[in-house]
Order: sequence, then C-alpha cells, then structure tokens
Amino acid sequence: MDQQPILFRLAFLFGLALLGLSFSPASASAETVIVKMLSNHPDNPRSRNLFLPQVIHIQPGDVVRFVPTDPSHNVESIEGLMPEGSEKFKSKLSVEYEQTFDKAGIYPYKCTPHYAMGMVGLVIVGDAKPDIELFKAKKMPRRAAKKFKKMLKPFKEQ
Ligand SMILES: [Cu+2]
Repeated sequence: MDQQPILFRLAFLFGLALLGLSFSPASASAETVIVKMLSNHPDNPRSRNLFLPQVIHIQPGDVVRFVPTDPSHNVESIEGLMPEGSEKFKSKLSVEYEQTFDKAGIYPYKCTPHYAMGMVGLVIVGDAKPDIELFKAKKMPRRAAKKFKKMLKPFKEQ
C-alpha cells in the first residue's frame, strides 16, 4: 500500500543526485582550448606556417591543446619572454601536445623550425597585460617580431 510514496521518494532522491552531479566541480573546472598548427591558412593562400588562432585568452588552470593539423610543426616557449618563474616547454614535431597554464601571464611561443618565418603565437592567461618594451628589446627573427607587433597592437591602444 505504501509502495508508491517510497518509489516517489526514491525518484526524488535520484533526481537530487543527478542535480548534484551536474553541479559538481568537474563541470566547472578547466577548459581546453584548441590551437591548430597549420602549413597553410584555410582562407588566405598567402599566409603560410601559422598557429590558428594566433592569440588566445584563457583562465588560469586552462589547457591549450596544440593540434598538428598539418605535419612538421611544434610549439616551444620563447626564452626571455616568459613570465618569471614559469617553466619552459617544447613539444615534438607533428605530435599533439597539451600545455596547462596555471599562472596568469603572457606566454609567447614559437614553432621551432618556422620561427624565422614568423610562426609564433600568444597565450594570454587571466587579465595579464603584455610588457611591450620587453618584446621590443627581445632579439628575434624580423618576421616573428612583426607578427608579435600586430598581436600586441590592441594592448598599445588601450
Ligand atoms: Cu611550423
């Protein structure tokens, strides 16, 4: 006789459990952002050897997954431009690579074989602002410097 209320109660508890799951920290935790490593820009035939998107904004703890859409590319942090105390990183050619960024800051990186061709990118973690003078002072291939100058332009005008 009493069975139905019990079933309802069970269903209610089950519902609560499901609700609890959907609000668990796992679903609110780090995001993964994808950056493609490309030999040719999908829309611009004049643009070769590039990361897409070139600039990404993420939050501390987020992960960037570098995907070798085209082969023969990698990612490597650029010495002298990394935030103080951050660890350098370097991936293997043509292999997917994930990097977690735990601390707010500006993280410029390059493709080792195509640095001279200006294959560089920028990860902005949190609300860090780039030190433009630091980029200007850094010795790097002319085409890489030109790319960074373009990427940093929005910050100059702020
Ligand atoms: Cu490359």
